[in-house]
Order: sequence, then structure tokens, then C-alpha cells
Amino acid sequence: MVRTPAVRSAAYQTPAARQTPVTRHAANARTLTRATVLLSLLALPSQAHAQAKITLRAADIQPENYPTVVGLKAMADYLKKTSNGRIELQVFSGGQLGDERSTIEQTKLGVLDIVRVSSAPIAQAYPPMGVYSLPFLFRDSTHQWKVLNGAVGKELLAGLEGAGFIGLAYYDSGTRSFYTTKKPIRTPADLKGLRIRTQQNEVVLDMMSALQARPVPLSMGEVYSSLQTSAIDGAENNYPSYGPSGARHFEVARYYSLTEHNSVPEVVMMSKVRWDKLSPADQRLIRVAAAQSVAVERKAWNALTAESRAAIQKAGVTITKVDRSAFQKAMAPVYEKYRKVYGTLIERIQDVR
Ligand code: BDP
Repeated sequence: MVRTPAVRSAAYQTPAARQTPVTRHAANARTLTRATVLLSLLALPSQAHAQAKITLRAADIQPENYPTVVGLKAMADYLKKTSNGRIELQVFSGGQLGDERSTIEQTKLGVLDIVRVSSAPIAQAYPPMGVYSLPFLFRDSTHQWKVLNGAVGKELLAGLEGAGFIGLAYYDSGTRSFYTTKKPIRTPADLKGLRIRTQQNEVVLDMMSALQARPVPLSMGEVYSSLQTSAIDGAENNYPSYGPSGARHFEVARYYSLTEHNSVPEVVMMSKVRWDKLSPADQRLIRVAAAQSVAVERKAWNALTAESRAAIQKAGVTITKVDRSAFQKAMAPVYEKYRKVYGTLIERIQDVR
């Protein structure tokens, strides 16, 4: 379409020119000093800037079509629609922008705008998030979501601000179980001396020590080859991460033991550096976009959990049921330590009915 000269000139007007009536009014007001007028003029470009196109980048280590990535994309769609294309959220999956530690750091610095990571590695930047990694903390998924949507969950998301992040939402990540390369884990004693990969989180390291395993903290991207080369004997994760739509560890660790020892939620958070540059209206939009993406992620989560379980069974993995209470009992020293570290936080979580 050919633009008429009138349209073109309006489009190309500088923000300050578009505001001339306001400026003139200000200048005419006798009570205003010259300095005030100058200040109001300086403020004009930034008001216009709020309407400029905003491009945000989000990172996730999980592959395309993994529920957390589906969640981020739902966020992107919502932002695009409600802002009429003004806010674009670009989603980089599969660890293209770095591992979790690195993307957390980049987000803190404002190099990256939004990140979806497990709450476990966030604890290095904001220790209270580590509470979610405590083994057998939640009675079940209903309990977990009551906590996450309740006072404690909100408090920890809000607390991220002090560490340089804006906590936007929790995503589902089911429950984690051990998997090993040489023999199934049936009792805590079976873990003794085994080199087990852990997330980069102190609570998990302590959990492994309590089980007399040898914890090996590695980023998720290093686990497959470490299992393959026997640098480690096992790891632990949920069905989707272990399975064919995730990191495919089932190909190299053929024993999956249903310890279901912890449920570590995923977190979507934004760089406070970037957040502070947005208008309050855009900040609200991003919060709503994140909130509405939770249901999308959780639906995808449930579907992929069932699909992954079936695929793993079909692939001939040995799935072993265990007496979970034996593993839970072994966690007593971990709780003893972290009751001191977290104060009343653990009790407050356990008291949620
Ligand atoms: C998966 C999480 C991912 C973590 C990974 C891990 O989705 O964010 O990086 O576990 O164990 O369940 O590191």
C-alpha cells in the first residue's frame, strides 16, 4: 500500500513534536520554571518509548515441545495477541543460550530477559528456593500445588526480587526417581558408593550423602555422555526428562526405580534489570501472560508424563517399585540440618492441608 504524504508525515513526526500541545500548555503556565519545562520535555521521549516494540528473549534447556517450552510459547502467544504484536517474546529452547547456571547468571545481569529453570539451581542465587528440593517434602501433587499457589509459594517468588529476578510463575515437573546403568535401586543400601549425578544444589548433595551415594553435580547437558562413559553410575529425574521427549537418558541408563523422592518445581523468572525498564502496564501484561501459561504447561505435563512412561516401558527399561518409606527414613539428618537453615519454612509447607 502506498502511504499518502499526510500519513507519512504523521508517522515520521518525532515524539516531541507529537506532544507539542502539552509542551505549549506547560510553557504557558507562568508558575512553571524553565527547569520544569525542560524536565517535562526530557520525559516525553520515554513516554513515547513505552509504545515502541519490545523484544524479549527467553531461555530453556529443555528441547522444543517439552512442556516448559510449550508454556513459554503460550506466554509469547498471549503477549503478542494482547499487545497487538508490540511485545515479542522469542523462546530459545534446548540450551541454545547456555546451561541453567549460566542462563540464571545472564538473567541476573540483564543479558537475558526471561528464563525457565528448575528451582534447584536458583538456590545458589536465592537460598530459600532450595527448600523445594527437600526429599519427601510434599505429600502429593495436590499438596505441592496448594503450597506453590499459597502463601509460601508467593513469598518465595516475590523474594527472588532481592536476588535480581522477578518471579513470574511455577511450572509442573512431577516427581523425580533414580535411574542407574548397572543394577536397579531397590533399597537405600543399593545406592551406597554409587556416583550419582545431582542438580547443582546443596540440599540434593546432602540427600545423596545421607544415602551414602557419591554426588556428582553436573549440568543437565553433561549427564547423557557421563552415563554413557560410566563417569557416573546413575542420575535422577522425572519420566519426561528421562524419556524420549526429554534428555533420552533411558537409552543409556536402563533401570528406573520409583523412589519418587522429590518434586522440584520449575520457575519462570525475569531479569529485574529489564523489568525495571518496562511500563507498569507492560509489567502487568507479562505477569498475566506467565500466569495463564501455567495451565497450558500443566496440561502438556500430564500428557507427556503418561506418554513418556508408556514409551519407556515399550523401550524395555526395567521399572522397579520400591518401598519409599525406607528412603524417607534415611532423610532424617537432611531434615535436621535444614530445619535450622530454613527456620519455620519447612513446617509451614508441611502444615498446608
Ligand atoms: C529437569 C528440569 C530441568 C533441570 C533438570 C536437571 O526440567 O530444568 O535442568 O531436571 O536435573 O526436570 O538438571
